[in-house]
Amino acid sequence: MRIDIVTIFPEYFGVLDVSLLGRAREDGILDVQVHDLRAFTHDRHRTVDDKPYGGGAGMVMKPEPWGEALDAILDLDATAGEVDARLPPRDAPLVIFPSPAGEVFTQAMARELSTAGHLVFGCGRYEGIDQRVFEYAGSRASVRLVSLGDYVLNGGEVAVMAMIEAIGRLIPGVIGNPESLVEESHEDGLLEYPSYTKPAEWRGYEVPPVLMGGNHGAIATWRRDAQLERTRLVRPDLLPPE
Ligand code: JCH
Repeated sequence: MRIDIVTIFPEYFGVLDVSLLGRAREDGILDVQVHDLRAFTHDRHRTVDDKPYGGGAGMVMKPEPWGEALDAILDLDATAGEVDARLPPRDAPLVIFPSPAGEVFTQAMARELSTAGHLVFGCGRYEGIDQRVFEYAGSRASVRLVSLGDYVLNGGEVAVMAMIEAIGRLIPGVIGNPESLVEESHEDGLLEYPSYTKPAEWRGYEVPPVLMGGNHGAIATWRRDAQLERTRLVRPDLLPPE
């Protein structure tokens, strides 16, 4: 999978080199490129923002640098298929803008996006990006506005980091044990069961005896019950209606 990120804080994404995803990048499974939006400005001050039309607090990101950045990234994509006519055409790129006004990011969306060939993430700052950028991007690619949740961040960078981590670990070869992916929280619509390791007793707290008894049927039942009880208490919205 190819991932392009456009941001005014490219250094934010340095951690991708050392995290879980660093290995996948070295192994050639993931190709992540970070682009500095200011590289697509032409004025002395490398301006990316301006006052909002109609007035109001804060600043809005200017469309011109975004247009040039998207052109540079998407033009490369258009020529990739022509390099070797025997190869199937590349997957259409998907451009994702984190936004408090977007559809909410879920595990189901992460799974869907993990099958994409090319994702482009546009990180806004200030009060957001001139609306026409989304319309232009939509004329050249599929576009989705995506929210990490119902709270306001200062920009798209942290949301993109979270999305790349959730998507990246679903790509075969990025995580060691594929079973740990289906078993864990949200893949089956329930919260995960509690986990324990040695020692069997720690500071007076004990491991539930059923987990140390070796009865795998009893363990599976205990874990399922624990999942259901936790979900009922903390996230009843996740349970199917009666
Ligand atoms: C963003 C902002 C609109 C502040 C600028 C770009 C995403 N789930 C989620 N929360 N917040 C974001 C997000 C994504 C991109 C940008 N900001 C700051 C944007 C505002 O209007 C109320 C206020 C926030």
